Amino acid sequence: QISDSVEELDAVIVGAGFAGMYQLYRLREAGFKTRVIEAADDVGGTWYWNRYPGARCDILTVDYSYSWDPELEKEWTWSERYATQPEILRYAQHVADKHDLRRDIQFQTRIKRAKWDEDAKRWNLLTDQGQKIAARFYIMATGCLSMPKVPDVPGADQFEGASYFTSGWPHEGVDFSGKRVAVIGTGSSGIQSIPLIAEDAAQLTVFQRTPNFSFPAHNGPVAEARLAEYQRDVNAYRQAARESLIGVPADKPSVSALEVSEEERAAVYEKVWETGELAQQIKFNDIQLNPEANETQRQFMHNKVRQIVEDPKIADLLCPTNHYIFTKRPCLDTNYYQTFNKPHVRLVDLHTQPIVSITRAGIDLGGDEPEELEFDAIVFATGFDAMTGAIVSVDIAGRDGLALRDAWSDGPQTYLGLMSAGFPNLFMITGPGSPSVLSNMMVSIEQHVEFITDTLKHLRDHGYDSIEPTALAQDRWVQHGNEFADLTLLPTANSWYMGRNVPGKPQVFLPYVGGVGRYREICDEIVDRDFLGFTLDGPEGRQSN
Ligand code: NA7
Repeated sequence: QISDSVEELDAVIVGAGFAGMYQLYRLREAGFKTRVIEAADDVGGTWYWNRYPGARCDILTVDYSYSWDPELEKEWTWSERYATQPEILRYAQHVADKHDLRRDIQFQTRIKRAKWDEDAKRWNLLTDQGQKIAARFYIMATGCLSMPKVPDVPGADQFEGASYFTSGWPHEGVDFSGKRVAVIGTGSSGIQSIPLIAEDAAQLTVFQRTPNFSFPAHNGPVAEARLAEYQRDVNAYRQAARESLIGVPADKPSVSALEVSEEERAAVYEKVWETGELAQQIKFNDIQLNPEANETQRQFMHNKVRQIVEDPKIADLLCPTNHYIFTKRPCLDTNYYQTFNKPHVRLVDLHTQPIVSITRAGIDLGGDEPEELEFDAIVFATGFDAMTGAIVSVDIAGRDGLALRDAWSDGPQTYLGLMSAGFPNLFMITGPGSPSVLSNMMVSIEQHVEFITDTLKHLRDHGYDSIEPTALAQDRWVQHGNEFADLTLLPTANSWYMGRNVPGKPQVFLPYVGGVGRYREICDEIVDRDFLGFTLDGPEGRQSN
């Protein structure tokens, strides 16, 4: 039932993950009347939903943590290099308790519709509870990998056994013991969960469309040397992350893979393989630019897989040959390749045996060797409608009723990945066109939250009531992002970075490839130059440059 009354707020934030929580903290501190709307019944976002076995961070958790609360930095200790989902969720809950965030979070609620009112300069929002809210600012902290992909496998709804999605795992867990289990998908979620599902299941069949590059995590206690470096000067450590390429302190590579001898190259690749850190894997400056350079590390990875996997045919299938290394999101694993040496684990290559249909009893395969397989459970680790899915899922109408979905029908149009022309006062945290998924999300989240908070304060202090990018600035930013991506090998892969995992989705490169340090400098310069590329409007005047 739709309510008659309208609640007035300064800002509404959607999502109580790490982005929404920090944004709430900052806006509240700055005196804005703010509410977070969250679909789940607690905080945590990604770490609330993705409870599948083996779910972990694959950036060292020392790096993947908030830097804005000095007390928290001192009082919280991670138990492992890569914390598990329950530990990261406990961290989010601890922050919510410590800063009493939940009093301004409305759980189990979704925004259904958002409509800009040009006369009142406000967003009129309608929740799925029938509640009406008018807010000057509408901030989407909805995450980049939060809208699960609808299974694009025929017959998915016919299966009479148990179906699970890694992206919405039952809170009570799942007992696979004695069960015949299918896992579809070999991205990060598949690669993390497969070894653990294999430990319990009677039989495990993995359906692979594209093999991925995966490095061993070598998980364990937090590395002493790294911890010492962090503790020696926390501020310097955090600053180095902010100025880096991907939001983790790392040396910038300056040498070409083709400039050094084969032995030197092999030694470098071996050393980084042993680090167990995704953020340290790129040691040559042309790996993501030059196919020949890339091939050297790709071959190294293939050799590693062939050393681990006993059956050479299975090893071949697990070696990615259709995309360059680092053009799809690489993975970090614990015993992934080793799992395929177990007699009860089978790998199905969907290129030679495509799925004809999911049936009531299992999965029918076609191709050269048709088969009818029976399962007790199917696990969908099939990924997300990344970066844009959660944003366009809300019915958003901007100036003159322009629907965001229509404005983005050929791909997202944003300035800095923060705002979109025609949608005043609508902000996105880690939106498409910002480094987001190519970075340590914590660093990107904090930078966006601080940018948005400072912008809102600027508007308030200078008597403006709306801000919006100019069409010109937005066009140039989109063009710059595409041109920058085209300098690299990244757009060549069938990746979710390119929207290629979702049938019918426009194929454009979604994140900004320039790195978090460079991106931050651009944002800072834009603010210094009086919000270059933005129009600020209010009763006392209008500024556009
Ligand atoms: P990903 O990385 O998008 O992986 C999804 C996997 O599912 C990937 O191997 C896909 O193959 C596969 N997939 C998707 N649809 C199908 C169909 N229809 N048939 C067969 N296989 C399919 O999602 P994750 O959840 O694993 O990881 C998301 C991010 O979370 C990750 O990158 C980290 O940032 C954390 P494809 O490669 O598209 O051929």
